[in-house]
Amino acid sequence: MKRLTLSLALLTVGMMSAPAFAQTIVKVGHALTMNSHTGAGTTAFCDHIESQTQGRYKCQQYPNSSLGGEREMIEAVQLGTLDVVSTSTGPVGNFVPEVKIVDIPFLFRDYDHARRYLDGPGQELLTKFPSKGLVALVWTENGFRHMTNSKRPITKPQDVAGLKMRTMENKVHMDGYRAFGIQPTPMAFPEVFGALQTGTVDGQENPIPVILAAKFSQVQKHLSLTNHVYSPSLLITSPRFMNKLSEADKKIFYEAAKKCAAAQRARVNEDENNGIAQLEKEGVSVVRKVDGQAFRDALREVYVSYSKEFGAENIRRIQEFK
Ligand code: EAX
Repeated sequence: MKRLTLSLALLTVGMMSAPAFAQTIVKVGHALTMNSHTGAGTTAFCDHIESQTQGRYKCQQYPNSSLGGEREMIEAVQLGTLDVVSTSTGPVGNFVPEVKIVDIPFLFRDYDHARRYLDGPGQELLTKFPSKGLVALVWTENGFRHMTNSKRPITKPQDVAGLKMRTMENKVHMDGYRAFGIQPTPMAFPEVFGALQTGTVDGQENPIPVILAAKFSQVQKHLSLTNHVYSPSLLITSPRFMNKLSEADKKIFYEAAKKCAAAQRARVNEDENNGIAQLEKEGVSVVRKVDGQAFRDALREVYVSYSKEFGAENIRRIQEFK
């Protein structure tokens, strides 16, 4: 009798937790911790989908690069072994070349410029994805990138001369950084902490939210607020995944993507406001006054080659967007 009661109880619990309908798992991968701007974004995305579909869709999140680097996660989305990736544009230009234009250093003036451009004319770039086996749901955000290193404070290009710095696997960045005088060393994000720790590279560059989330304060002495490039992010899935959704569910996924961008940008704002003081508390010495003009001037020649690749008019149109 006791056993019967127990199995009845288990049965009831089982019935309560198992949904009465088929539940589709949505696998979502990203590079950082759950407690980061990226985690805030994917969580807002997942919450919206789960609540609006009454649990017909359920997310499984794979944070902390547990499925590999961003390039590998994008490949997994193309292959269909991962459903959604939240990724910086770092490796995206290797899949969708047109996107590389937004990775040009000193292209955007400030957050307002970048966000309004991407939400406006920048929507056109999202149409380039489906022919590459990808669907870009929304522009999210990584933030303005700053340099950190273990050697010296950086205020001007002369200070970075010869520094070995990890960069993303992004040719537009690498060309620009070489013009600054840096020795760029491309590397997938999961390897960066170790490379900084062992001294394989002297430094790296990333936005404040990433520097915080990845705990680079443990392995870097100096942070310079160089703001040398805006780093957009994207929430990416595949045509294969989208085509399985009903029209109504597609709408829910696009709404969820908007929630993702809003939550992610809100967390970037928060990290920008509080993160620098936090990093100082963790022992990082911060250079706030950087000779931005000298860094811009160092790019004069490489801007000629950017203009050849992307069209001077197209670059100007972004820079002058009000
Ligand atoms: O998306 O690779 C990078 O430096 C990125 O900024 C990081 O993975 C966050």
